[in-house]
Amino acid sequence: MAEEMAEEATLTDGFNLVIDALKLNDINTIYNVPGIPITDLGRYMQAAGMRVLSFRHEQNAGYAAAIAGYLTQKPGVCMTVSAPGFLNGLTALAHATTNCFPMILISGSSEREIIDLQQGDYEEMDQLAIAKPLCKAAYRVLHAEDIGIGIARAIRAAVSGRPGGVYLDFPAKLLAQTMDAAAGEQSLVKVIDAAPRQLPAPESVARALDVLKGAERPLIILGKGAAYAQADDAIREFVEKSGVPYLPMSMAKGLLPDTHKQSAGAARSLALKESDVVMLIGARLNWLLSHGKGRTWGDKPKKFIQVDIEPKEMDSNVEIVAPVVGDIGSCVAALLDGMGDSWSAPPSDWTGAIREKVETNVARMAPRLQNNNVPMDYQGALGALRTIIKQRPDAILVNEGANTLDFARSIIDMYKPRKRLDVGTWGVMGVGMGTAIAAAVETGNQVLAIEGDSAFGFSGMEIETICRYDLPVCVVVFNNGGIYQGTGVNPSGGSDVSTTVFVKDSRYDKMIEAFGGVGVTATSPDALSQAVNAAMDSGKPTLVNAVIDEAAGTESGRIGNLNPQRVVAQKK
Ligand code: OXT
Ligand code: ADP
Ligand code: MG
Repeated sequence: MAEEMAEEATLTDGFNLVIDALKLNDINTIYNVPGIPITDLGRYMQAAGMRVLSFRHEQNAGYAAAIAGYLTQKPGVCMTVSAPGFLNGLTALAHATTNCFPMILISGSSEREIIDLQQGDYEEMDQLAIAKPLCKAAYRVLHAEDIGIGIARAIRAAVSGRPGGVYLDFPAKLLAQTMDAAAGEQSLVKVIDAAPRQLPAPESVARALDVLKGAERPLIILGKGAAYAQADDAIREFVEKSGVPYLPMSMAKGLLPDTHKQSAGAARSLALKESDVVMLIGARLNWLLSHGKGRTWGDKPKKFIQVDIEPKEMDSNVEIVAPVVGDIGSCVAALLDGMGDSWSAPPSDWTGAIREKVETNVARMAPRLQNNNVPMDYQGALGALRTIIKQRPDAILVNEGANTLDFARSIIDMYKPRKRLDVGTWGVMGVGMGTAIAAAVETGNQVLAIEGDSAFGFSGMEIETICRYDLPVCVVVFNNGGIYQGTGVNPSGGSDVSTTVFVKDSRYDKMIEAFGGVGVTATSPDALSQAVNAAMDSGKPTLVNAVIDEAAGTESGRIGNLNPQRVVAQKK
């Protein structure tokens, strides 16, 4: 017996090595859904002092891990069971990769030998092969002594260069494998300088400043890469020193306060159409910026400068005359350096025109935000929430929907970086609850999630998760009774309702009461304001069912133009 005990003491196993490797690299939070073969791993992680949050669906655990990576610059970790759990997590892994958020999806898997002979293992699936095309890197670990290097590789792959999603495949047998404890200790790797600074070439900086200096109507566009970089002071200093108007993309709002005198957010069309030099900082010229061409950009010739860590991003859509390749912190520092002390601001007729358009658009919108209409329209409801965010600039705003998203983006000013978390590059519905949970867990800040009723439906069961961990999350469901609107009618006259409407007068607030949270229905902006302030003062999990006029929205919000326009009459 004694020798067995002694023998035992010199052994470690896969369970321990995974935990030791993650903790050694300062990864202490796991977003998961338990099940074979990872249930015990989650328990052991919790016993080892890690925070292990269990969700109701792996997709939401994955969205939580993805935004955790964006907020912390460390990979958020999602852990799932094999096959169906892995597949549920895969959407979030692909979303993280598309949005350049560092995330690791760890999934248990069935045994190689059986998979490769397709002999029908429990939840049999060649997960590694399926994951590879959808993420930045994918690895499988078969031996306990490789766990340390496998986790190290996953961490480095997730955060170095352009951040993204990494898949890590752990066959069930790996976790129970034993090995000599001392050798196990030796096999662990603490990743050194996982996201090394990438300094821009001096000539690229000089070239960019030359182009910017020569501009009559320059524009800076800040993207979520600039927010992710956490180079907030340098970015603000660069924008202000340049005197150039800037346009924040949705998740870059708050890098400088939206009320900043150089913000062109409320003059977007004018800024894009009339600018002659455009400097992209951590923003891609993808569909969100009409690929840098066409009607959105007007017909004046333009020169593009691009600051990005990914060299292949240059010339992706239009010619980049001044590519600056490097990490944004290093690039902006070098740009500031290169500007010296004699930088002259752009012509005042340009900055004045932008400013004037901003003031006109803001003044035009202002009265619509003060209404107290019942039923509420988007402007009245969001006008109330706009005031709350202004009073609580440290609160984190999570936002999804179509009208609920698009109106909130232009109505709610943000004042601090990384406080607006939304659907991102793909426009994904369902990110809301996972994002809200991770935002609360990673920052400890109060979270306000403004959700379209359809968007909320994708992940609404996580309301129980929010109550279970007693998180400071206030969810406001914009209940307009449907997708885009609640007025759809079945054209066939049949008994089914239209494809885009929901149960009339539904009471989402009753859902959270089932789990001990606070549920409120608000029918006016004043009532909404009162309910949300009470929730944010209490820090208690709250769901406000905000009754919105079912006719208030438009099809697909501001991107209705992306719908195929039918030219042939419907066949009778
Ligand atoms: O300059 P001009 O004059 O042009 O004016 C601009 C600004 O200058 C001005 N502005 C301002 N004026 C005054 N004051 C201020 N402060 C101000 N700020 C700005 O306003 C205008 C517009 O400015 P904006 O918004 O910045 O500019 P614009 O032109 O809109 O920018 C273009 C874009 C493309 C960059 C922007 O529109 C954008 O970022 N759009 C994102 C669109 C998006 O991603 N939408 C989500 C997806 S839609 C669809 O896919 C949905 N689905 C399908 C589905 C999805 N997505 N996922 C999955 C897994 N399954 C299915 C579904 C199911 S949405 C959806 C649910 C919808 O129903 P809900 O119930 O959830 O929501 P409701 O719609 O509320 O019912
Ligand atoms: P947005 O949707 O806000 O316009 P995108 O997701 O399109 O932003 O673009 C983000 C860009 O930022 C990506 O091209 C990515 O390579 C880049 N990026 C992310 N992190 C950094 C960083 N630390 N330094 C430089 N570029 C970065
Ligand atoms: Mg809706």
